[in-house]
Amino acid sequence: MARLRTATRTARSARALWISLAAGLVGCTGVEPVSVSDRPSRDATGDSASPSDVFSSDAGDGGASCGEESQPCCVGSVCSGALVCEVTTCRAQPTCGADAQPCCVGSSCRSGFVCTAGTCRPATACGRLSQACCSGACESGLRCISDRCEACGAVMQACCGGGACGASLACVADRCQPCGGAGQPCCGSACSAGTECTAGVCRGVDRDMDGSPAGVDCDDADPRRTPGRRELCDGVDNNCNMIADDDNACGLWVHTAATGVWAAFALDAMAEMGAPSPNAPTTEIRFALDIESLSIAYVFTDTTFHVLDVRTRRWTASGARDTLIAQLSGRTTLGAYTVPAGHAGANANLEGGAILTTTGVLSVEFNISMRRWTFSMESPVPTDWMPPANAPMYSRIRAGWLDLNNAEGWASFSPMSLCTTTATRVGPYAGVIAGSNVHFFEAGHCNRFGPPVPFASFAPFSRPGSPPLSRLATTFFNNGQLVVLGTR
Ligand SMILES: [Ca+2]
Ligand SMILES: [Ca+2]
Ligand SMILES: [Ca+2]
Repeated sequence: MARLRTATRTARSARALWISLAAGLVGCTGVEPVSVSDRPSRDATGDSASPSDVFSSDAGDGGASCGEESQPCCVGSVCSGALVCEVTTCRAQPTCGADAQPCCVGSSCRSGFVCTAGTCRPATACGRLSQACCSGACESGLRCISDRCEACGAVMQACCGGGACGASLACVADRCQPCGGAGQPCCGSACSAGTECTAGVCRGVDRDMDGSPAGVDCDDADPRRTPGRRELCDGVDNNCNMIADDDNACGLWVHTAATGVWAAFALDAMAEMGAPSPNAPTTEIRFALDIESLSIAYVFTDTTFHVLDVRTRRWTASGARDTLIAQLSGRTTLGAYTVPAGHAGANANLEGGAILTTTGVLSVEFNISMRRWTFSMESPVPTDWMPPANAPMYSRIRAGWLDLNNAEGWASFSPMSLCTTTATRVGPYAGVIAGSNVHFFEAGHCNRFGPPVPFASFAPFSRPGSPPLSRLATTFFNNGQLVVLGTR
């Protein structure tokens, strides 16, 4: 009996550990843990009792009905000594059930040991964080993953048993992820205010029906504004980057002399509609020659020409620059201006143009009825501009236009004051943009410049909606409208 009591004490001690551990396990299979109320109490000697002492239903008369060889296992699948609870019966098992031995039938081990991956291990060496699993089970808050007990249930951790996660988390692809916010998984079927669960994802209600839900859309009350949308020249921040008309959305500005109002447009209206015109310029614009009577303009890059219908702002034709005016070959251009057909008694079928190049001024004519350009003569770079008073430096000229009648108030002084002749009439006038100044030029009688005016101070560039100097590529004046074409 002494031997049995010693062995029972050992089993009792290990069993207490197992009971303590097993009470907290999740998904444990096999033996049922003993509840606290089932725990054996110590006897009067302080020694622990044998299973039959404690759990026998008739312990009072000294009989032993559980825990011994071939007897039913006591409560908690406990057997005496080295016996193993094989399903429900205590058996001597010399080749299984002890530490490091294979598990016995029914994944059973001796008391104080637990079957871990087919091998009996001390119960205290499994089930806790980073320990091996106890027969596939772990303490509460842990999950058995590849036979290791890992933390689970917190954000981005594996989901716990049954797909359980902490508050405001949802188990998605076996990971606990934040849920309920816009663009997040639904918490079950619940979503935060202003969003709704659609196909498992919380999506904001798309009030403006632009495909971008509230919470994602920067302005869910305006379908013109959506993240990722193409920026248009419309005064609105279309792509939701907080800047209206950035990314060179505008590239063509028209100032109407009669109203003093600017309007801005895309350089290629077709591109805004997703179908860029094959005739629109795609490289930097250098100069333009407009044909007043046809409401068109020939717009030139370093290598190409493009025909713009000024009224519709559509690009109608294009080609190689030097096939249009062969004398442009090898030239670097600064700007240009045109003289309307019939001006001062000239041929009504011929529009005159002057192209300012770094090596000379090319005079050209446009035959309106034949729609053809011809070269007429070349003049040297006008050295006499340097330095009559107020003249721009020729090499710094970047744009110009002619047709001014000053009714728009381009000049703040009387153009008559430029000429010392007794002429009762002066003009036309030209505008020349050189560097950051605008120079007003009397081009009909005395060919003199007015005082240069900083670009941003010169009407109409001082008016609201004007393009900034940094975007100005070239200009022309056509039928009462000053047109500015923008840089790329
Ligand atoms: Ca929307
Ligand atoms: Ca919107
Ligand atoms: Ca815009």
